[in-house]
Amino acid sequence: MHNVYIGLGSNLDQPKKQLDSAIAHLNSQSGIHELQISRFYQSKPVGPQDQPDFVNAVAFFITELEPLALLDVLQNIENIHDRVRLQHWGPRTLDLDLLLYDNKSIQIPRLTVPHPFMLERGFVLKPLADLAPNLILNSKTITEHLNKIDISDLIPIPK
Ligand code: ROI
Repeated sequence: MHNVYIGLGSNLDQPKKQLDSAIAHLNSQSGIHELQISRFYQSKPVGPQDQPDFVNAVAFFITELEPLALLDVLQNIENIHDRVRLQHWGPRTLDLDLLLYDNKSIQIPRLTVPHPFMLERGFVLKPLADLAPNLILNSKTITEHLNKIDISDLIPIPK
């Protein structure tokens, strides 16, 4: 079994409902077990600002799926949510990013793990710290990484 963290994000078509629905889909996958979900956060868009605020969360689960099989599952759930990419770094109905897969480092065309921007992004680190404050990445805990960045635009919202 493998330990996995993924990031969830949406800023279109009732973002909180998109996350709820994504979580229901994750829960119903036979290869995904012991799902835990962080708090939900409203966050200002990173990248182009002329788009709605996001709702973000992080999920932890264990899985027997290998990374690319898991990526297929995640992309299938994105597609069910009418994921459209109109613009690079633009608005989206649902984003499921594979953040961490055990302590593996993966660099292939379809997939980079750990997620390349995760340590810079409050909308990833804050919900990740809800689930795994003492997890170590690059010799520092998630809490230490979090303490280095500005998270003043993150608002916890009721699930
Ligand atoms: N900004 C926020 N706040 N949350 C996201 O999930 C998110 N996802 C993205 C970009 C467009 C980079 N900005 C984001 O892909």
